[in-house]
Amino acid sequence: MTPNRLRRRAVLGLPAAGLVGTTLAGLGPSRAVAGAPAILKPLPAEAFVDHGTNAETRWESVDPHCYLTEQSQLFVRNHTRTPRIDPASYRLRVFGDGLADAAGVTLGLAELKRRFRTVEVTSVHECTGNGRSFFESQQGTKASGTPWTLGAVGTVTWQGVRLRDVLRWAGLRPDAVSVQGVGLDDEYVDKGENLGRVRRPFPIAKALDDALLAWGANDEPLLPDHGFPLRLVLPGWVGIASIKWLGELEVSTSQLTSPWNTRWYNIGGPLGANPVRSAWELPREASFPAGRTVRLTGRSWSGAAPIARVEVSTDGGTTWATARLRPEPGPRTEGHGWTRWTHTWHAPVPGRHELLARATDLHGRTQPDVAASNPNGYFFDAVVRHPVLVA
Ligand SMILES: Nc1nc2c(c(=O)[nH]1)N[C@H]1C(S)=C(S)[C@@H](COP(=O)(O)O)O[C@H]1N2
Ligand SMILES: [Mo]
Repeated sequence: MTPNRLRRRAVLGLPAAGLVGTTLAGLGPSRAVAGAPAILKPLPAEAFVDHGTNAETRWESVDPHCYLTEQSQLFVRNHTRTPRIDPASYRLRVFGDGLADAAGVTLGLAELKRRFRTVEVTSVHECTGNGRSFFESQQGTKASGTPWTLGAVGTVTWQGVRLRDVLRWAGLRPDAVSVQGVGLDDEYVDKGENLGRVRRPFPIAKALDDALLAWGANDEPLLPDHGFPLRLVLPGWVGIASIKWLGELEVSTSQLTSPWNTRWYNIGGPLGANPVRSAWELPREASFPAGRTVRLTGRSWSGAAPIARVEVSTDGGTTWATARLRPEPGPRTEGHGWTRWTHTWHAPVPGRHELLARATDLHGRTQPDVAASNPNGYFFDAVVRHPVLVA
């Protein structure tokens, strides 16, 4: 590194006096912010829990026969609201002292598609606050943030180009260490403080590994809510890493930071890969007729590796059985998604029961009985106790 190199920084996040007009305070669960809805796609009540600017998928609405999550079913996590972006005038700016020419380059969508090889990557797409409500309901320690149950997750096959191909073409320097994506959505105001545009840096190693600039999800153009026309996808990583409506990429020879890797999404260091989690494809308090055998279904996933094993209990954790993992369709793409599983519950007796599922991934990471608590409620990876009624 050159000690005297000129540090270029994006002029972002500087609070503009008097512009802090639209805080979310007092709007409660309303999706209307200054007239415009925060989420544009329909959120039918049978498929989504509406959390205001965020919405989670109901597990009971997940079709056991469908492996991928259609965008119409995918959870949405918006810091402000979904912007409408004209694809014709859209440009991505790539710049920073990590490029041979720090002024960088700009690319339109058509040029991006023409210039670089299209790849497909299947990945678990998940908000790292997924499961947050269980810190309070299961462990008695309330965490601040959207009270997700387990529906802030999906599995998507993304179409796009490798970030590494774009960075190399843009003149990546060998001493670049950090890349930061910046969204084109409104600046984020938290309790009166303007934090600027949603942005988060990540190490160059992830950029050179499997990071993607994606314009498609499951062979369809991205929906506006999911980042149209272009988003970052950092497979397996905390959802915040996958910046939607990507307007800028800064490449730097020094560590970049933003509130989204220091103040948030940080537990003793910036968070990377998501942990292991499992969900039953059932509503809470689902009911079953007594004495009849039921075929239960669910899914498990990990940000780091495919799932190796799932154990289930139908008696609150007293006895355990091995769930039958479905042989998922062979990988048509790179990456990995979740694993579906089934368990046959023989003639349950009347009463209240708790269903538990505990997965282990191929790296040997598993789900603990208690998740490590942290103020913002990230990484709830403990085995969730799912109450059901047999009558
Ligand atoms: N520009 C921008 N990118 C963003 C966000 C955002 O609010 N603005 N939210 C992040 C978070 S916290 C998550 S979990 C994912 C959610 O992606 P989705 O809404 O497409 O499911 O997007 C990430 N990227
Ligand atoms: Mo998130």
